[in-house]
Amino acid sequence: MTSKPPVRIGIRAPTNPIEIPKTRREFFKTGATLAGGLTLASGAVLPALAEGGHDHTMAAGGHENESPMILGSAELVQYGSRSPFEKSVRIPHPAGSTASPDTFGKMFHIASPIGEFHGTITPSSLHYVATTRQSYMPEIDPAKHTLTIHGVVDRPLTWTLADLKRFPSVSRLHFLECSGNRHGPQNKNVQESHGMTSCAEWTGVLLSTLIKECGLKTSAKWFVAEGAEEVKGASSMPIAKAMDDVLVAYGMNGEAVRPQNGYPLRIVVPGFEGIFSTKYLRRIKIVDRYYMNYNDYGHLTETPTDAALRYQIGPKSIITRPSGSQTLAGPGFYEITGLAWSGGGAIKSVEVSTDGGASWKRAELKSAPQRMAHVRFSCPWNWDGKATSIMSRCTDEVGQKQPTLEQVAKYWNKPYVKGYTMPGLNNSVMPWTIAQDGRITNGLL
Ligand SMILES: Nc1nc2c(c(=O)[nH]1)N[C@H]1C(S)=C(S)[C@@H](COP(=O)(O)O)O[C@H]1N2
Ligand SMILES: [Mo]
Repeated sequence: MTSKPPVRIGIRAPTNPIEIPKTRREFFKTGATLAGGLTLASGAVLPALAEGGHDHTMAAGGHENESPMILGSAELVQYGSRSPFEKSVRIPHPAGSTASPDTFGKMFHIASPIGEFHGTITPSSLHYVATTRQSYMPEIDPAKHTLTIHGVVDRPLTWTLADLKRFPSVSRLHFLECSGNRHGPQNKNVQESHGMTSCAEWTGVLLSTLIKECGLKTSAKWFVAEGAEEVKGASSMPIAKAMDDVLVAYGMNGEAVRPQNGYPLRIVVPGFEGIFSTKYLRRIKIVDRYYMNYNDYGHLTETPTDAALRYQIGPKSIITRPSGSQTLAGPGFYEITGLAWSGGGAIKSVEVSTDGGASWKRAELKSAPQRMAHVRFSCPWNWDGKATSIMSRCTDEVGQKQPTLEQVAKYWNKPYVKGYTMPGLNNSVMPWTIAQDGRITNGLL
C-alpha cells in the first residue's frame, strides 16, 4: 500500500547487557536474601497469586517465545495507551449498582482498581470519580475559563488559566478519598471496599498565593469554593486551611487535570474528605461566617459534631495484595503490600499482622512518606499453608493510630457487631481471611 516501511515497536537487547536471571525461579535458586532477612532455600518454590481462578503463574518454565510485533499506529505514537493485555478497569460504586454510564441513576461514583497498582501514584485514567451529575460533566473551554476570588477581600480579582500559570507553581502528591469509601462485609475485593481513594501528583498555585494578591480582610473566617455546576460543587472551609496548603490545580500526574477530575481547574484540599476538593472551580468567596451549601447540608443532616469531624480524614491502611478474590497458589513466600494514608500528615509507620491480629510486625515503607499522600508498604511473608487472617494498621506523623472496627463502633455509639457497616468514612482495620486452600475473602464476614 505504502512505499514507506511501517513503524515497528520492538524490544532490543541492551547494548551492554548485565547479568540478569532468566526466570524468577532461577533467581530464587541462588538463595538470594530478601529485604527483611528472609532467605529462600535453594530450589524453593515461588508460588503465584491467581485472580478469580485465572492462572497468573510466572513463566517458570522459561519458554523463550518470539513475541509477535505490533505496529505503532499514529495514535500510539502521539498519545500512548496501555498494552491490550492490561485489563484493570474502574467499576461503579457501590459495587452492584448499574454499570452503564447511561443508567447510573443519580449518583455517578466509580471506584479505582487499587488492588492492581504498583507504587503510590494512581494513573489518571484509573483515578476514582465522584459526582452527582450522572455521567455528565461540564465541558469547559480553558481559553474562556476564569477564576474569581471575591468576598471579604481588599481587591476581588479574576484570572484566566494563562494568568494562573504565571504564578509560582507547586507539585505535590496528595490522596483524595470519598466519604463513600467505607468497607463492609458485602465487599468482595479491595476495589469494592477501598476503591474510592486515589493518589495523584497535583500541580497548580497555592490558594494562599492568590488570596494574598486579593488582600484578606480581618473579618474573613471561611471560604466557599464553587464549581461550574449546581450540585456538590460548593463547600465552606475554614480560612486557615486556605492559607495553609490548599492547591488550585491545573495539572494532574504531569498533564492537564482530566475532565472527570475537574478540567481545567479544581481545588485540592489535602487531607480533607474528597467532597471539599471542588472540581471545575470558577469562584472562591471569602466569607465572614459559615455558608450553608449543598455539600454542607449533606454533612449537617447528621449531628454538627459528626459533621465537623468529617473535615479531616483519619489514618487508614489496607493490604491490597494478597486481598479478597485472589487465591494463594500454595505455601511459601509472598510479599504482602498495601497503601496507607492520613489526613493528619505523613504516615509514620505501618504494621502488618499475619495471625489475625495476635502479633504485629513493622512494615517497610517503599518511599519517603509525603504529607496527605498514599504511601506503599510491604512485608515479606512465608505462608505456612494454614488458615489465617492478615491485616494492617498505621500511625501518622501527629501520632494518630488507625482504629479497630470496635473503636469506630464505639465512636458512633453503635453496639459492635462483626461485619456491621459503619456510617461515614470508616478508617478501621480491614482483615482478609485466608483459607487453607489459599482462597482470600473479606475478613469482616
Ligand atoms: N464540581 C464538583 N466538584 C466535586 C464533586 C462534584 O460532583 N462536582 N464531587 C466531590 C466529591 S464527593 C469527591 S469525593 C471528589 C472526587 O474527586 P475525583 O472525582 O477527582 O476523584 O470531588 C469533589 N468535588
Ligand atoms: Mo465524595
